[in-house]
Amino acid sequence: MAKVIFKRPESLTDKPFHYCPGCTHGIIHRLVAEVIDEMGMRDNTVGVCPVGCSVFAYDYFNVDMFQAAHGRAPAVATGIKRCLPDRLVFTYQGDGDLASIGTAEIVHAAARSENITTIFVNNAVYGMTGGQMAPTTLPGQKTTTTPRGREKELNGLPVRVCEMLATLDGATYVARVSVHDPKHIVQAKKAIRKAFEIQKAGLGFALVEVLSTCPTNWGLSPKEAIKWLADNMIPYYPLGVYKEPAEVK
Ligand SMILES: Cc1ncc(C[n+]2csc(CCOP(=O)(O)OP(=O)(O)O)c2C)c(N)n1
Ligand code: SF4
Repeated sequence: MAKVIFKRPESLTDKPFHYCPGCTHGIIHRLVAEVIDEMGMRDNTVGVCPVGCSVFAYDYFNVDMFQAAHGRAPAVATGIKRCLPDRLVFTYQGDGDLASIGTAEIVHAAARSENITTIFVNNAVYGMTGGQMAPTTLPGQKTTTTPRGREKELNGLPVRVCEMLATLDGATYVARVSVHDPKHIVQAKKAIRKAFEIQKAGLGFALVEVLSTCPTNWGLSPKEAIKWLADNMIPYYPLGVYKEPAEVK
């Protein structure tokens, strides 16, 4: 009998992703689902979706899912985790959702060291609403609201979420990864696994920022978008672990 060496994770439904060609939201969904499967937590996980392109994550994850208003996923996840402490609770949020309208929510969830896990997808634009500037848009980057490129004087400078949250005593695990090639995808999965293990051990707030593409709003082909991420985003958003508890090092 043939040996199965690769299959769709059970923590994903059969529904095909609606994401644009070359969008890495799908890769990140898969990694989260693989980790839930490997931890044997499919029946005991609750996810919270944001607004943004990943709002439909509730159709894709084969676990209990909630949908929160813009930026409020950490507050919703806090309520769920406090009521059901045995569940693995995660939020899945874009940069417009988490670093703009939801800034206060994520900062205070981290400061309170809520025992939840956040998957933060940084694609440097508001994807769903047409590619407006996000807090993470790079200096000089063209978006629909910065057609001449983001200017420091007019638009301010980007927010580096991992660096900011790592300053909070309550944040337990903070790491930035990328999914632009197979090596980095493997590393990204390890960080997501670690963030979930930290929650399982009751150690507090964990966030994994994943650098992601938005070929549609960047105006690039999927291949060009991968290169743009590696060449432009990684130098501004260095990959690595920004905070880690001694228990899991
Ligand atoms: C409460 C609320 N405010 C604003 C919006 C409009 N809105 C929907 S998606 C979105 C941007 C999301 O961008 P991001 O979080 O970066 O996710 P992406 O689509 O890039 O994955 C905005 C502003 C909304 N749906 N709900
Ligand atoms: S608009 Fe951007 S973030 Fe949204 S699905 Fe398309 S490529 Fe992905």
